[in-house]
Amino acid sequence: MIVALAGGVGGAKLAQGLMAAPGAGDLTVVVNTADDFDLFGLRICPDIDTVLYTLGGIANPETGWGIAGDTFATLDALAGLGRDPWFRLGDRDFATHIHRTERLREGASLTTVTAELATALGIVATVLPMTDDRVATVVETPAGALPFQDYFVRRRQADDVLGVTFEGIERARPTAGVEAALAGAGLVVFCPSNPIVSIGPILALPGARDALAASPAPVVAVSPIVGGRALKGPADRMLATLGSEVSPLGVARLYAGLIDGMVLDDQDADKAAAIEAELGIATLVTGTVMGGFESRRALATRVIQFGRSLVPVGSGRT
Ligand code: FO1
Repeated sequence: MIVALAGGVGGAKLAQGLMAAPGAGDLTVVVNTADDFDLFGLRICPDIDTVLYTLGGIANPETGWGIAGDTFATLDALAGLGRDPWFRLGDRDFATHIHRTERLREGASLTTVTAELATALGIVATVLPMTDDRVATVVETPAGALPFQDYFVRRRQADDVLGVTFEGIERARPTAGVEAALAGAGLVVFCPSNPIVSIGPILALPGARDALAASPAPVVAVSPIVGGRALKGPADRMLATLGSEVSPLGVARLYAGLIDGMVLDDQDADKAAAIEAELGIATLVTGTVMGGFESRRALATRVIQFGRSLVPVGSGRT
């Protein structure tokens, strides 16, 4: 079984490739939930939905999030009632949030509801929220502490990021499903998602690092930084203001002790030697920029081949 850790759009693209790669076997995707929030009385889980819609083949190809061809009559009507339509929820997307909110209110866990949504979309992979507990990313900026989606969507990532905290993380736990997946994995892949606010919360869950260290599987990360820039989102600026090098080496340093291999883009080939020498992490230099389905599957195939060639550090990891 392959276990992928993922945030939103970049993670979902590689997860789709992993699901379709020849010889990959079963796939479990563990998804960040620290971006989740409440809006209009509904529970919104953007990263889970991005992964579900992408694996289900219905994601909006222009944005990477939301549903292809969705309409916005409900949001427009809410705007007519004086509500600020800053977060673009489509009509079909609303159905997901209504169903999830109702099921959570009935007492179902986020894990159960996510499985129901995955089944409804005909997804063969297992999609797991990282936790069933509430965790919320708070972004420290010169304008003050901002809830994640205020920083990300409402204010368009314009503020410098001075720090990031995950509210509730110390009381949260990875689910039993996540722990079992890591324990039974044949390969673990950190998708090219933001290392600070997408993969970061998963690794910050009490017990997650230990579960990874105890996993018998090799662990491989795909760099979300290519040619000094994030492929999507603010990871490059976040790394810079938080004092990390904006390169695959900077990302590898954040993951040091957890990963056995790092996949970096051809544009960053000059960083491979330092990642190997400084951190003892094996590297694969290849094209990592994903467009459509075929490029996702091709990258996933190379990642799997590379990962399976590695001998895990296993219990030597910290
Ligand atoms: N991202 C945006 O930049 N603007 C939006 O209006 C927006 C709406 C939205 C609706 C549903 C959903 O599942 C995701 C949505 N996203 C939007 C993406 C999302 O907020 C971010 O990409 C993630 O939270 C970061 O991984």
